[in-house]
Amino acid sequence: STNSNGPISKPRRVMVIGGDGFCGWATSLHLSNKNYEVAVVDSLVRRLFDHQLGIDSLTPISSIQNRIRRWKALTGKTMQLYIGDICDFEFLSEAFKSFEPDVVVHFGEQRSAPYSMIDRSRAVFTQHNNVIGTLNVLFAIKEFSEECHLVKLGTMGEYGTPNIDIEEGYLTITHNGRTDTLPYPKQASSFYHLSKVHDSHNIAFTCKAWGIRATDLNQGVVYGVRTDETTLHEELCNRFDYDGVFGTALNRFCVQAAVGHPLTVYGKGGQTRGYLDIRDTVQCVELAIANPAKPGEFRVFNQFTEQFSVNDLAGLVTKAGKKLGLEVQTISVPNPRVEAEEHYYNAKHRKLIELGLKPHVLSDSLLDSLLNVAIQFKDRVDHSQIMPNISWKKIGVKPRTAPV
Ligand code: NAD
Ligand code: USQ
Repeated sequence: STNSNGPISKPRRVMVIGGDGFCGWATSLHLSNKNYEVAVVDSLVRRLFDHQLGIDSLTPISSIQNRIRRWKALTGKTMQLYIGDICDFEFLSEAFKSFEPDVVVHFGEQRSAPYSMIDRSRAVFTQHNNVIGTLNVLFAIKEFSEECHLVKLGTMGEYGTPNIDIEEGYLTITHNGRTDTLPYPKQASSFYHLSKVHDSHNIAFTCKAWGIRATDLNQGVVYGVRTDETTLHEELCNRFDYDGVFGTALNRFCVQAAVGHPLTVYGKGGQTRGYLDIRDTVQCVELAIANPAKPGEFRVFNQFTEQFSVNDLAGLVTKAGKKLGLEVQTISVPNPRVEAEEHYYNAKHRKLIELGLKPHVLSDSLLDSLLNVAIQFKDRVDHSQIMPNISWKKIGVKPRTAPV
């Protein structure tokens, strides 16, 4: 059937794997608000890592059940919930058969580089969880919903820091007089970042072999915490990681500034990465869903809006802190990672803009509001969790428990 606007389509069904996490929860709410039928799939393993390491979100977060109940009470919109591990194929199959997704957005991985470098067992867990989980998703799509579009979260860290411009997934090269367009070389620098490289290869292969349609979103470092939907009620509040394992650069610096801890620049601070606001994460995922890849296509988007070095970020937070009356110091911490501290970096990020992304660039007002969130919850900050204590060089087979 059709109406004047063309075919009448039912609301599209989106399965959000990792929907209880930082990016996944914000995205689930955003898509539900935009009238997609959303199912959250999550093993809650991230909440377990927090307990095991003795860390916690800066912001208090409700259980996933209470989050979903509150969302329904506020908006009348329902979300399905499937609690389980996607490495368990029986569980994943049941979730697929019962929900029948048109789109799978896959955020459900162990996403911390330092976590993957704690010890052998965490390195193995990370690659097993991420690589096997993604393989299972690929098999589930092939078996139960061949038309389903996979939107997979990758990372800009797959590319490393080459001394040439970074393209979006592919590079055209001429070698001995012949020309081809090939996957862009990958030089990841943690067992976590490598798991994403392995995923990309598995996805590219199944697109070719089985005709799967997939979009790999090579996302940069995400900052911020609030989105339009999470601010509607305190029970919808998103997590905010600031600790040395799961905290990421800009969010960590804001918490450090709020509690009077010097900003922890690792090494020389010239490490440059792509960054984006969490409000743009949800926008980018929605754009990828609304403009699906074609059957057999393995599409790669670089998902970030601006590049900064760690020193740039420290400078911006120092300035923003001063305006709020905070005395912000910076220290150089011996770099616990193995990475280039001074390097060329120029990464393309046109494709999402071409699809209509309107970036929220890092502004004084965003930094103000992030610092204010940090100040609001500063009594919840555990100062002993701020300094990094996981070394890329000291990783070994001996199991490491959290320092007490
Ligand atoms: P997060 O840890 O907050 O959320 C990940 C969620 O996935 C958690 O709720 C966890 O319980 C769930 N999960 C993990 N393994 C699972 C499994 N086997 N089965 C079911 N659920 C599982 O992480 P995030 O910051 O929201 O990141 C989400 C995705 O985005 C990750 O793939 C990450 O690599 C990618 N990413 C994040 C950032 C960032 O700065 N946060 C940047 C680039 C890419
Ligand atoms: N850094 C500091 N001081 C800090 C924290 C980090 O100097 O206190 C430096 C790191 O050494 C690194 C850079 O800042 O050079 C970024 O580190 P990060 O911890 O903010 O981000 P990263 O480990 O790269 O991982 C995060 C997410 C991951 C995602 C990745 C995107 O945890 O899931 O894949 O960002 S990207 O960096 O583009 O690969």
